[in-house]
Parts: sequence; C-alpha cells; structure tokens
Amino acid sequence: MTSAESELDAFMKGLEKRNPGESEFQQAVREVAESLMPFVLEHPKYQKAQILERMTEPDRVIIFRVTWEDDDGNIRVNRAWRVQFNNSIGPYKGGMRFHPTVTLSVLKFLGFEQTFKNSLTGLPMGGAKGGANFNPKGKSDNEVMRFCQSLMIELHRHIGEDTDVPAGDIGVGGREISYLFGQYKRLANRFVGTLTGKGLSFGGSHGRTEATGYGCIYFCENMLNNIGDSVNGKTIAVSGSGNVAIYAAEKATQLGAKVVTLSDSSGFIHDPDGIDPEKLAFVKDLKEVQRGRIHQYIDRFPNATFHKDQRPWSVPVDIAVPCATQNEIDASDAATLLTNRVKVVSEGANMPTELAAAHQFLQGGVLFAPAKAANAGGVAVSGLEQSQNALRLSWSHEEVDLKLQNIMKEIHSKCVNYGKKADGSVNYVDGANIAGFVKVAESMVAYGAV
Ligand code: NDP
Ligand code: 2IT
Repeated sequence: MTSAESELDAFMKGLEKRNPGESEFQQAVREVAESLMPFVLEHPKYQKAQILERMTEPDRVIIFRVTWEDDDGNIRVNRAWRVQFNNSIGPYKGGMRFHPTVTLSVLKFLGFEQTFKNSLTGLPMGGAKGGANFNPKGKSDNEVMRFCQSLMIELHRHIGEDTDVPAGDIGVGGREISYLFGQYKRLANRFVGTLTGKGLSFGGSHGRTEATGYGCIYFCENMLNNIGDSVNGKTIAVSGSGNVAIYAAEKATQLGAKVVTLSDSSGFIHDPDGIDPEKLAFVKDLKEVQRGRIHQYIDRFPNATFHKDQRPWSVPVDIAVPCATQNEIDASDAATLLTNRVKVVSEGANMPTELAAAHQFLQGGVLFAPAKAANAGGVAVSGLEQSQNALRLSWSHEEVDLKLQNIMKEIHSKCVNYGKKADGSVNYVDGANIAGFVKVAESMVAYGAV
C-alpha cells in the first residue's frame, strides 16, 4: 500500500464511523478523497489544517416537519432538510429535491458535491442542498402549492440572498420554485433573489431552464475538441426525461448529434431515427405540461420501442449522458458501454455512475466527465441570476448563453490543468476534484480554525 492509499483507508474508516449507514455520502466522499489524498500529502498545509476532515463535515443541517392538507382534507406529514455544507467562498447555494427516496445521506452527498461544483464555476457560491421525502407525482397543483407554502414557513428563516439561495432539482421545477418564492416573498416582505430558477416575469434569468443540459453538452464538446473531435455526427444515449435530459438532448441535436434514447423510472425509449426537434417538442409538452410518462412516446412515434424497467446503456452509442439520478450506471452497464466502444460519458445527473463503473471508464480510456464539472452549468446560470437580481437588471438569452459557454470552457481548462497525466491524457475526475478543492481549501486555511 502506498502512503496515500493507507491515509485514504484511515480517513474513510473514520468518516464511515462518523456517518454510519450513509452510503451515498460515503460514496461521494470516497470518490473525491481518492483524487485528493495524494494532492493533500504533497501539500502539508492542507493536512496540517485538517481541511479534508473539515470539508466533509457540513456547517449545519436543519431538519424539520412539513405538515399539509391534501385535496381530500387529510393531514399529511413529510420530513424536510437543508444541508448547509460550506460557505467558505460565498453564500450557500444549491437545489431542493422532492422525491420519496430523499434521505439525509442523499442530501449530504449532494451538498458535499455542490461545494466543489460551485467552486469550479468561478462564481462566489458556497455549497448546500435541501429537499423533502415528498412525492409530487400524482399530486394536484393545489396540493403541491400547499406543501411548498408549508415548507417555506420553516425554511424562510434559514435562507436569504446573502445567506443561502435554494433552487430546483429532481421534482422541483418552475412550478415549485414559483410557489416557494411567492411564499418566501410574503414571509420576508422583501423582493430579493433568495431563490433561483424563478419565472422570467419575476426575476428569473433567461437560459436557466436550459443551462444544465446545454452546459453538459458544451462540456462534451470541449472534451472532444481537445482531442481534435466534436459532438457533430455522434450517436448519443440520454437517460431521464426531465429538465436536464430534455435540454441535453436539445443541444446535442443542435450540434449535429443523433440522440436515440430517453427514459424515466419505468423504462427507456429507443428511437433509432433520432429524437429530432419536433419529437423533442412532443416530449417537452408530455413531461412539462401533461406530466405524462415516457412510454407515451411510442404511441406517437411507432418506429421507436419502449423497454420496460430497463436503462438505456445497452444501446450502442458514442456518447452516454446520464441525466436521471444517482447510481444509474453500474459496473455491468459500464462493461456493456465499453464493449460497444463508448467514447464519452458526461454526467448530467449527480453521481449517476457507481464508483466501480467510473474506475472502468477511466481505465478504458473513456473521456469521463464527472458531474461536478459536466453539470455545473445549471448552478452557474443560477449564479448569473443572483448577479442580475442584485443589479436589478436582466441580460438577454444570447448574453447568458455566451457566459455559460465561457464558464464551461473555463471549467474544462481547470480540469485539464489539474488532471493532465504524463501520457498527455486527462483524468477529468482528478482534475475537477483538485481544481474545485483548491479554492475552497485556500479560503479555509486563510480563515484559521473555523
Ligand atoms: P427532473 O425531476 O426534471 O427529472 C428527473 C428525471 O429522472 C425524470 O425523468 C425521472 O423519472 C428520472 N428519475 C428520477 N429519479 C429516478 C430514479 N430513482 N430512477 C430512475 N429514474 C429517475 O430532475 P432534473 O432533470 O432536474 O434532475 C436530474 C438529475 O440532474 C439529478 O441527478 C439532479 O440532481 C441533476 N441536476 C439537476 C440540475 C438542475 O438544474 N435541475 C443541475 C445539476 C444537476 P420519473 O419521472 O419516472 O421519476
Ligand atoms: O445539482 C445542482 O447543481 C442543482 N440542482 C442546481 C443548483 C442551483 O442552485 O441552481
């Protein structure tokens, strides 16, 4: 065992003991610590200041009950959290997730990752995540509104434009942010940018809806350009059919690629002809307006097939873009993708790749873009929304998109800077982890023992 490996082992044993049963959080920390341990050992100032120990302990966690009334007059109870992970380089910033699988472990992994991601954007944002074990599926708009209003009655005292700025994530889109912001504004009696992802008529930014998916494909384009190739002409598998998936598919198609899959938690659709703009318009309406299911795609486009309870990774493609949820690519999916000669994997979702699968991609020479780099475009445009709110003005769609493209390019350069290996290849996992770490760690060292 090298000294980095034994340090990693001892560090992870301690972390697992302090956070028992939190498998997602442990996984996210292990992935980062694998990259960071050799770097920290080369820079004793970080070790002396116990930066890794401090960065893996959230600043605070708020846990609260949300009581609300459903349309039949029943009293319902959910649990909600806000994990304020690290505000060393700016106010806490990160999404809210509403899904029945939300636990403290899931939100700690997301808040931890967010700290590195936000650092990579170059904008002054700390890391946070929140959410509730509430299932919006099958709920009426009024039920969702009452839930959001009840949640905000507690959350509002913990957030603010210079304190903590929530946004969307799984199950939290434009509808939910509108209800949350409307209630926040009432309770605070202030119109300030305390949430992002707002509607365009009340302080939202152009391009925020598209930003995560577009940014993820811009990142692919940067990786491919770096080896003299491009997205143009490639075949792509996208998973999910929510916000990130739809706009990743849209940008990939605009850049000349053919997107052949989309999915949801019931299965995936395979359209060998490609999901062109007209078909994507159907999906947008289906998911964003009708709140339908992806299998309805084949009723409209019968050349496509639906594969119940399966994930799209068996379809041979050049590029895989997982945009649904954590751990949706396991070791056997990775083996299948490698057998089918996948060239690029770009994570639109947070931690969609299991650790063993990520190792396989790296060993197999795949251009593997970790979420904290590849999906940072969403929070980056959230940061731009905060800037516009503070300035009380609004930038055009073109202006925001240009800034997003530049930010993704900068993130790519940072990954290359810290992740370039002796043979000239780039390990984007190491690059993103180390580049994200340095800015936060430098601030923490400067602050002393805080
Ligand atoms: P949405 O709620 O808009 O869509 C989520 C999609 O993923 C749906 O198609 C959903 O299917 C599917 N999905 C969710 N959970 C599961 C599951 N357990 N198993 C299989 N499929 C699942 O969310 P987003 O598109 O916003 O988020 C997708 C991912 O991207 C998440 O990992 C999120 O953290 C990440 N992300 C989002 C950002 C944003 O700006 N929104 C920014 C950066 C990252 P179904 O409808 O069946 O549940
Ligand atoms: O995971 C993420 O980066 C998000 N869900 C977006 C967070 C934000 O504050 O826009």
